[in-house]
Amino acid sequence: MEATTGRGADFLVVANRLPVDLEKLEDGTERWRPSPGGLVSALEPFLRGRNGAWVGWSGRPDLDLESFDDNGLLMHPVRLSSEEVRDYYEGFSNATLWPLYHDVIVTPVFERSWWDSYVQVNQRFADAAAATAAPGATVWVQDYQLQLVPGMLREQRPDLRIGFFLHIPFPPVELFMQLPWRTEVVRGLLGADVVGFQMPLGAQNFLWLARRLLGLESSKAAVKVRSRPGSVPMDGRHVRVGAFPISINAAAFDELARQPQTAEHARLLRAEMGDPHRLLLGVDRLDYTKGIDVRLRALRELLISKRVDPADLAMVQLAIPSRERVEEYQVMRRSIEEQVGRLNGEFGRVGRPIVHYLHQSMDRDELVALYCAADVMVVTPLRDGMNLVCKEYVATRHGLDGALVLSEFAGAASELTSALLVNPYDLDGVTHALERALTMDPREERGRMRALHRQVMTHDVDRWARSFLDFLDPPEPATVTGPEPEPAIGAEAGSR
Ligand code: GDG
Repeated sequence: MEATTGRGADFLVVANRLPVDLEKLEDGTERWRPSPGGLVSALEPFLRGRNGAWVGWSGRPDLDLESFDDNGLLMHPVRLSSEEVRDYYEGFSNATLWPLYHDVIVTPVFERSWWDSYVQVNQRFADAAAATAAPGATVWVQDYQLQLVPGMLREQRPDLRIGFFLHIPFPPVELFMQLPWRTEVVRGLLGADVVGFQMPLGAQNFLWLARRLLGLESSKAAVKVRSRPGSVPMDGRHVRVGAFPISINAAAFDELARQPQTAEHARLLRAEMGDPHRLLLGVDRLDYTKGIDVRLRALRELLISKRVDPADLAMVQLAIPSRERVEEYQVMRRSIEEQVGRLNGEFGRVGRPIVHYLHQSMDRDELVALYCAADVMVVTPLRDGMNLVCKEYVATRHGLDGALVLSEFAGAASELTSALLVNPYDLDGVTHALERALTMDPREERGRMRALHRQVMTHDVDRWARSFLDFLDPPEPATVTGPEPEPAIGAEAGSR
C-alpha cells in the first residue's frame, strides 16, 4: 500500500533519524523495528491523519534504501556515508554544536571539513523533503543536526509551510558568536515560518542574533515581553519565533505504572537490592551534559559526612550508551565508572553495592518499574534542553510519594518548581538536597509531588505538538474564536 498519493505527502517530519531501526535477524535477513520515542507517538496522529511521511537516516552508514510504507506512513531513508557519519554527525553535530549549545561544558571543535559535510548532508535532507512534499504541505524539521534545512528547503519549495524545533538549548549569544558559520546557521533557521525553542530565553537569544547578524529588526514586543512569541521580517515574510516546552506521553506512563505487574516488578527490584530503606535513581544517556558525576560526588560527600547510613540506601544509575566513538564520551565513561567503583569500594558490603550501575539500555516496562521502585529521582544536568526523564518519573507517581531532585539548568525546572531545585555546580547544595530528599517528611513529599504530578499530567506531548502546529498552521478562521494561538510558555530557567 502506498502511504502517500502520487502528489506527495501533506505532512512531513524531517529528523536526523527515522523512527524505525533496521534490525538484523539471526537468519541474516533484516527488518524494520519501530523505535518508539515520545516524538513519534506525539506526531503519529498528525502523520497518519494527514497523508504523512518521515525523512531521516536509518542509523546505518553506506546503505541505499528505498522509501517504504510503515502502516500507512511513508518512510524516506536518507543515505549517509561512513565519512559523513564521522564528519556531519559525530563531528559537526556532536563535537561542535552539541558542546557549543550546552554552555561549552567541553570545548567545541571548529573544523572546516566537518562544516562542509554538515552543509552537504543538510542539502540532501532538504532535497529529499522537497521531492516528497505535496504542494502546500507542512514540513516540520527537527533539531540541531538540520538547522540549514529550512533555508535550503524554502529555496526549492516556497509553497511549503516550514516549522523548525530545537530540542537542545539555544546558547547565550556570546557563545553562539564563537561559531565561524554563525550567520549561515541563523539564515538557515530563518527559512522556516516558525522557529521553536524549549525556553523563552533561547527564543530571545535567537531574536537578538537575527538582528545583530542579519540586521533584521524583530518586533519590539518580542524583545520586551519574554513570554510572547516574536517575529523577524525576512525576505518579505515574517518568521515567528517562540518557546514550546516539550513533554511526554504522560497518560501512557501513568497507565503502565498502575498495572499490577509493574508494582510487582518494582517490589522484586527492591528486594534484589536487599530492600533498602531509601532507593535513589538516575537515568541518563551517558553524556557529559547530564551531570552523572555531580550526583555521585554529592552522594559520596553525604556518606563521608555520616549524615546518612550506607546500610539504609542504594542507588541505581542507568547510563545508556551514547556516542561511544566520540573521544570526550570515552573519557567521561571511564571517570564515572571509576567514581562508582570508589563509592562501592568505600561504602558497599559483600553482595550490597551502594551504586548499582548499568551501562545498557532497557525496555520501557523495566524502566517504568525502576521509576516506580525509586524513592528519590536525581536529575542533575549541567545543561539540558528539557529533560524528559524527570517528567516520566513524576508521571509514574500516582500514589504521590517520591521526591525529585532537579537541576535548575534543565528546561524542565521552569515547570517543575515543586521539585528540590539545585545548582549542579554547587556541590554542597546538591549534597544538602539529596539529604533533604532522603529524609523528607511524607506530608511535604506528598504536597510537592501532587503539584508536580498535576503539571506533568496536564501538559503532555500531544499538547506540545498541537501548540506548535496550530501556531505554524492556524486552524481555519471559522473555527478560531479567541485571539491567535500562542505557544505554551513556561518561565525561564537559569541564565543561558
Ligand atoms: C534531547 C535533549 C530534551 C533513556 N534510556 C532508555 C530510555 N530512555 C528514554 C527516556 C527519555 C529519553 O530516552 C531521554 O530523553 P531526555 O530528555 O532525558 O534526554 P536527551 O536524550 O538528551 O534528549 C533533552 C529531549 O531531546 C526532547 O526534546 O528533553 O533536553 O537533550 O524519554 O525514557 N527508554 C527506554 N530504555 C532506556 O534504556 N525504553
